[in-house]
Amino acid sequence: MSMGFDKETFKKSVLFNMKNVFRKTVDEATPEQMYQAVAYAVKDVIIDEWIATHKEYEKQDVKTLYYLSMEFLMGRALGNNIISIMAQPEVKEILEELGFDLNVIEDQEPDPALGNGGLGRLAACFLDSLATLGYPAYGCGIRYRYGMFKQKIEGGYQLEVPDDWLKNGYPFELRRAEYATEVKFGGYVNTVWENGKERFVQEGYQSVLAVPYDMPIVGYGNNVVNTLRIWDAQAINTFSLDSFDRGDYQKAVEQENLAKTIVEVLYPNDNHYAGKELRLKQQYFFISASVQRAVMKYMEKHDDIHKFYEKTVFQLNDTHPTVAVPELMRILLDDYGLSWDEAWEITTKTCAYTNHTIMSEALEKWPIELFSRLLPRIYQIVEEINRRFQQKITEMYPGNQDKLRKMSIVYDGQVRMANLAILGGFSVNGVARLHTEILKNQELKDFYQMMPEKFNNKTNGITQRRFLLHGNPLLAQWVTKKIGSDWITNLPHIHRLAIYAEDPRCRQEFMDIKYQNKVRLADYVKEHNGIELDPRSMFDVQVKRLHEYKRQLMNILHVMYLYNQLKDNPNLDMVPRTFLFGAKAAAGYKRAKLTIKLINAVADVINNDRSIGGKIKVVFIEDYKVSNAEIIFAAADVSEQISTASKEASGTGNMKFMLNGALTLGTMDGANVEIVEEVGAENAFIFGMSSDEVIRYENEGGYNPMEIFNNNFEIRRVLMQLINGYYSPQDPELFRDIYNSLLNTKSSDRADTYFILRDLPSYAEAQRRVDQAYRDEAWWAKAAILNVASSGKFTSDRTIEEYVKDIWHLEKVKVELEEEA
Ligand code: H53
Repeated sequence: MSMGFDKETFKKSVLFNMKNVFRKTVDEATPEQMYQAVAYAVKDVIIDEWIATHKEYEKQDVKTLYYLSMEFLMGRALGNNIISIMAQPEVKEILEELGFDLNVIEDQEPDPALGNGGLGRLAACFLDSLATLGYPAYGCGIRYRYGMFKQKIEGGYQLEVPDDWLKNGYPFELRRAEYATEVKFGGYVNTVWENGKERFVQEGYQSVLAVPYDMPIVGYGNNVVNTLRIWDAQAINTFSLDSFDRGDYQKAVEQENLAKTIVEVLYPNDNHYAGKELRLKQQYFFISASVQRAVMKYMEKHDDIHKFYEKTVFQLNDTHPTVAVPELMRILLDDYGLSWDEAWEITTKTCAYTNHTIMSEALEKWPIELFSRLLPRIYQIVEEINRRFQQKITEMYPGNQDKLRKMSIVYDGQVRMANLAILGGFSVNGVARLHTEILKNQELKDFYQMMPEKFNNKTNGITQRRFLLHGNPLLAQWVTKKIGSDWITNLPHIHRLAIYAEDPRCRQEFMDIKYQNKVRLADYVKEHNGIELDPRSMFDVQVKRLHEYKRQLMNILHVMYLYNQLKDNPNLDMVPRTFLFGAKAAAGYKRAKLTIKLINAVADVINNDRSIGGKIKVVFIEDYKVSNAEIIFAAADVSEQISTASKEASGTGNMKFMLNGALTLGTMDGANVEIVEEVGAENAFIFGMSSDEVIRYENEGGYNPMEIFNNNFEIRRVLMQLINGYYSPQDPELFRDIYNSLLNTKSSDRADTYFILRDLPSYAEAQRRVDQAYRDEAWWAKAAILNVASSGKFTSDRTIEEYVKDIWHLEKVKVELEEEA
């Protein structure tokens, strides 16, 4: 139990909150009110640790990491915080004494969904590990008024519903008005001469006030509490008649509107750049505020700005925060009067960049017109960075236009953020070994040749505290009973489980737990989606963002194929299987949304066909999000990780499934490669083209899906069912676009961009191996336990230690709480 936790005090605190906030006694309280009262009581405990942590940081004058990210997909805080202050049994007891169930209370919390998918969730796992390992860090982001939309399925289609997560107030956040910071947009740059020196000032701009809200990030059982600082926008002068009188009416209205719109909503695109002006405003807004604050905080304690990088590191989570590079330059040049070379040295020693994708549609390239209009001074600085860099390229590769074309930062009317991020920092990392190799040898080859010392790999990880300890209590307790609780902060120790994989009784215990978790998921799906699941069937799960490269389409085409087999032969000997899908599609991504409709259309037909004796069932789980993800991972038998090789930079869901004892059915892509390396190919189901083969086809051509269509009857039959109304009798043309995407070469894109038809036969073959393997329960249990036992590498604690050692160079801090008098 945490030093600061006392059961009686806590109970009093809950009762006090109930009275003070709601004017109620507990027996009158709704679960939602109880949630609030408990959350405030937990925050009370955390606050002391939070204060103590920051005192210690100040005292030791620590180096601090700023993890700059447009997204933090935190998931619910209450359950996790209770676990982190090590008070779960006590809080559970208190609630029972008061007539409440902790699970029900936790369910009242909205998921703070300030992120889309993998990238945002990774940021959240990193914050958890940083605090647990005792490293000084801030997460810096945006307090979106509306987070990731809630998904409803109606008539098989996705509907987006706004996520009003702040509706009832958020108990864990703390408004820090004292750190409000001005951020300027637009206008023009004026040159003034001061003491014989040229100085640049932005004039005629609009500004907004950035106001930070802090959320505590509680380390596990170590009294360390770090901060997630998310910025809200406010109008700088509240709109008043005063300004009307001064003739600034128009500007006052504009500033008011700017503030309102800027943090309004999270763009729901994952791995896709849409080029929206408001998005660039969001980027500069939170970066300018965060960087200004970081500099101010440093200068409060130090007098030499030249050593800024000794105490500060900025990690850029993808290219989204790249304006941090010119923003830091601006502050150093314009506010501190440093020379270009001095400013550049400090900046490039402070910034480091993580690349999360090679998908070309994700690359951010802002039109010069827009960029320079919105950020005139920043654009000047970018131009100068580019001018100097082009000079360097020309010196190194005289006359080589190709190098200039590929590496320039400003080129062809665009500002290329990835190039700026690579040049503006001291480190460039990929997120899995294969991904980093592809960056070095393909995507970023020219940069790697010029500056090889910057490139390094940091294979992603996940926090076992949320995805096993909190999400799967039955398995967590079982693991602890077998090997002790060390794994909670030292996941590699989970390898000690391996010996139990040989023990028939342990296998049985493991399978019983899996079964109970399947019942729990079945209950969830029944309650939320009204669909019955059979927990005795095999649960085959694909949950992740909907994207063509992730190939949910291949999965459902295979289900359609299986169904045809069953219709041909109702006595087909197969293990009953439930195919579960969960995925949000970006609101404007038509084909992705049509794929959701297809999955639901197939589900409709198959689930209502009595003739197949319930051998397959297809379920689309509505509104996939962090809180139900925890339940889903715990219940999975098979983990579908079937992206086109080379396209999934890492994947992190794959790791969460493994930790919960699901077997991977996947391609040799992203971190799957390393997962298979840890658990052994014999305990996974691998299929499909290698990334080398994919890249060769992409470079040299020669792939013709029509050939496959013509030669493979089963594939042809499935594809014809997309356009003959088999799954959409009312509208036979409904899925024409999907059919065309696989076969039609008329468009400028190659047909079947993601090699679905090419991999489908080998996927079907791997699925047959899964079916065979599942029949041998002893084998399956053993392989599942070995997956859990081999998951040690994939803790985000390991990832963070690697970042610290190779990039951030932070010192661990210990926080002792003073005993209260
Ligand atoms: O980042 C994850 C990776 C995953 C990758 C994902 C990602 C986004 O979620 C959004 C944008 C982007 O560039 C990359 O797709 O493979 O695991 C965390 O690194």
